[in-house]
Amino acid sequence: MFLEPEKLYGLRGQTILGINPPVLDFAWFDLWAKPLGLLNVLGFLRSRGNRVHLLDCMYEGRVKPIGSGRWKVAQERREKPAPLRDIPRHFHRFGLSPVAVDERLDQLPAPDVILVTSIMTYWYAGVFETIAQLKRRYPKTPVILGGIYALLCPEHAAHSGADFIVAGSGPELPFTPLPLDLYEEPQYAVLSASRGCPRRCDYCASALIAPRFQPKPLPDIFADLARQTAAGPVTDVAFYDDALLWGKEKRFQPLCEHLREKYPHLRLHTPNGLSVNELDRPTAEILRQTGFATLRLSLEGVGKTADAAGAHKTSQDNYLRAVENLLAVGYQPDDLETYLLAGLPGQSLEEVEQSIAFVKSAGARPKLGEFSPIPGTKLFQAAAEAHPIILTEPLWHNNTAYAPYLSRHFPPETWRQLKASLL
Ligand code: B12
Repeated sequence: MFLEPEKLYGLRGQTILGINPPVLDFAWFDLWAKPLGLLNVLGFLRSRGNRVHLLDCMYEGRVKPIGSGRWKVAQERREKPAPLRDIPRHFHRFGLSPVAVDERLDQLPAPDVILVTSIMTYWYAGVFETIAQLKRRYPKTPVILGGIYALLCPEHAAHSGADFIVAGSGPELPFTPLPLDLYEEPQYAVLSASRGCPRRCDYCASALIAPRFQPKPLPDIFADLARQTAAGPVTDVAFYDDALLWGKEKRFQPLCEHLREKYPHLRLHTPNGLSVNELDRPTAEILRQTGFATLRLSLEGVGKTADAAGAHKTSQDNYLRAVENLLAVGYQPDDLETYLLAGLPGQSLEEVEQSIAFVKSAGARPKLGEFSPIPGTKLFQAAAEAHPIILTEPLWHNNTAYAPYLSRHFPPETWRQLKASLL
């Protein structure tokens, strides 16, 4: 059932189909979301002499461009899964419909091995549905499940219907550029200049996914960029790093020089949040000159609960200075969305309100994330003591579901008011 990644990585001469399943959720938005982990594995397997194909059910389900290379995807209303049935919001399947998945599979050669990826733990329903569909169609072909859900919830994933599960972070794969050419007309590239994170925040699972913080060698990043941008009409690049600015003089600055010289036309984005401590004036200028268009900033909050959960990653002064520097070089408040967490264990309403007011007064835009427990993290253990259902039902890890409807950290009306106060 559980497969050592070495076995998979040893494959040669096979026809391999990689699948990024549709997402079943209340909402889904393309914030430059690509299945990076799966693409890494496919790129590696192709370099070892396998024929690889990709069915990305999110990309293939694209219906309308929404700017910066991103797409709105098809969606169909779905019954809510039983545990979430009392949540007063609609539920959808995003991406290709089951019929459309079959039609796409008709166009691909029959695979020897199928690799299914998984991203958010609470998206497992789309993974299970897709595996069932694949098993009906290719009953004898081994289906291997990997990715973040499989890694964080291996026992649950054992019921996915997959023949094998790769549940560890696995050995470091030798460098291969991301095979963006597996997409028909990719308009954005995704880059990670490092794996893992040097910080250990109480709510975050990054260290479980990649135990060590490992910057990638600059020549590898340059080669990755060259290959990805040659794969199609790429106009935008999103960085997935947890700590893009770490050691910025040695790494980020040379990377930006390279970007300015070779790719002055690209728009760059940091959807995963930048460390505000590193945003001094010269760095703000570099970001602006290099073409970083949308920046997300990592703050989490200004009170003591958010500060402790975020491993005391910054201070109010540092945040104010960072925003001041970014505004001074020409960024607009709308370019500077700042991540805040609401509903952390023990966090008061005042603390959340103060955080929102603080970000606004600094001249940036607050972006509120409802706290949700992620398996293996410190805060998951605390949450599981109060709500043991999260140990067996990953649907409750959904940030839309957990704090508003399971822990009921604030009453629903308060959540609505908080959201309204962001504007
Ligand atoms: C980039 C990122 C995002 C992007 C988009 C990601 C996407 N593709 O959809 C954005 C910024 C939009 C995002 C948003 C959010 N994210 Co996020 N995100 C990440 C981040 C930083 C990287 C994810 C990634 O692609 N990693 C790359 C990995 C998978 O690649 P890799 O290591 O090379 O992968 C290995 C294995 O996984 C394996 N593999 C992968 N697939 C397969 C398949 C097979 C068959 C095999 C064998 C192997 C395999 O291959 C690799 C080689 O070893 C992670 C943290 C992290 N450091 O990973 C959080 C993370 C996934 N996000 C998380 C969270 C909480 C969120 C938000 C809920 C935050 C919020 N409150 O708003 C939102 C939800 C968004 C939504 N509803 O769509 C959590 C997970 C939550 C959960 N319950 O699962 C994580 C783990 C961070 C954390 N806080 O702990 N996120």
